[in-house]
Amino acid sequence: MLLNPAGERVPNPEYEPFVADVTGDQLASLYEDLVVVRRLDIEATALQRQGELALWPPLLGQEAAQVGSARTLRPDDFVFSSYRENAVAYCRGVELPDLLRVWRGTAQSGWNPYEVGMATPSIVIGAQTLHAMGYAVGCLRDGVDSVAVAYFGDGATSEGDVNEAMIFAASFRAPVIFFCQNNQWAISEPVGLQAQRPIAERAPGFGIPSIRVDGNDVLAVMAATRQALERARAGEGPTFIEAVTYRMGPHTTSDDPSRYIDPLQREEWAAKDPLARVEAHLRDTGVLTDELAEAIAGRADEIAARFRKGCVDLADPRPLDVFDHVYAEPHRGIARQRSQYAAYLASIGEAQSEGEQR
Ligand SMILES: Cc1ncc(C[n+]2csc(CCOP(=O)(O)OP(=O)(O)O)c2C)c(N)n1
Repeated sequence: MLLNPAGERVPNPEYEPFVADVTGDQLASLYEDLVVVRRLDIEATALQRQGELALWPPLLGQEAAQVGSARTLRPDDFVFSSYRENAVAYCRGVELPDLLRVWRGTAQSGWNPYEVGMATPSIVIGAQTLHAMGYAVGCLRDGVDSVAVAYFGDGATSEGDVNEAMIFAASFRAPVIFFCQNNQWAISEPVGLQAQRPIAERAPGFGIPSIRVDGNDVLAVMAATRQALERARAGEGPTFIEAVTYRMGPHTTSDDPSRYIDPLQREEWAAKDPLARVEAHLRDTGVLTDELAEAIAGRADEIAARFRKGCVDLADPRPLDVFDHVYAEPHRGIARQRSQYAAYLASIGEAQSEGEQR
């Protein structure tokens, strides 16, 4: 920990050097990111409640874990995430409407991974860790010092894929960071049910050094990620980071956490809010004035308004679009399915409008 819940700097000789260069203004800029991503998350949740999105997986409470790690990456590093890393995607430069395409059901993938250095999210729990490991081995073969970062939850560590990815990563000394956001819940399963010991303790058994960090402390997350990046770039292989945080909202907008979460536990974690401690620190050190706080809130509102407009302006797909981009090259099986579906549409009188659109 570098910043405690009251916003005080805590001495930490091991991690201090990794963030010694972060000035008050830079911390204020990180704070702005935290405010903006929370604002976007709340806006997306509202959009879902208003019927504009089919589903949304909120990240409320996990802002520091995502922003602190993502802001330390280079553009040529590559992120492989699950569905909840919308703040990471924002930091990678994903366009606002692209964050919503899949959740509005207008596209099967939101963005071009190569433009932002981030693969489209994996809904299949843990699968992305194998993709990250493979990419990292590719970096070794190419002789570049880029790093692959796999984001996943505590529940994902029970998946075979994650364990397989760690074995391969250790064997190849692959430049990959396994970034586990332990938000205490895998939908309604508490972390203690599947992890009798802290999750970070598993990685050394695979030959992977691990760090357990306060995931609600943006500076500590940054320090831990920088340490892992340094190791990876120096050819020392993978690192496992367990960012201990808390999911303050539902698993997705379809979930009702009041059925399984004790409100007292949520309250306990609310006192460790990742935004509040940075705010308190910046106030104490005189960096955050009322004026600056107001300007940041104004910018967050303005970005949220663009986010909302981008959402409702997304064009509806055409029925036959579902066959596009399945394969990079023409594919006979897909072409056959496409013509069969076109014939079906024609049989119910939709062919003409489909033809006109094409
Ligand atoms: C392979 C697979 N099994 C099951 C599911 C259903 N599922 C969706 S989310 C989830 C829990 C994931 O929990 P965790 O890894 O802790 O991530 P979090 O959602 O808390 O960020 C499960 C089991 C799935 N999507 N993929």
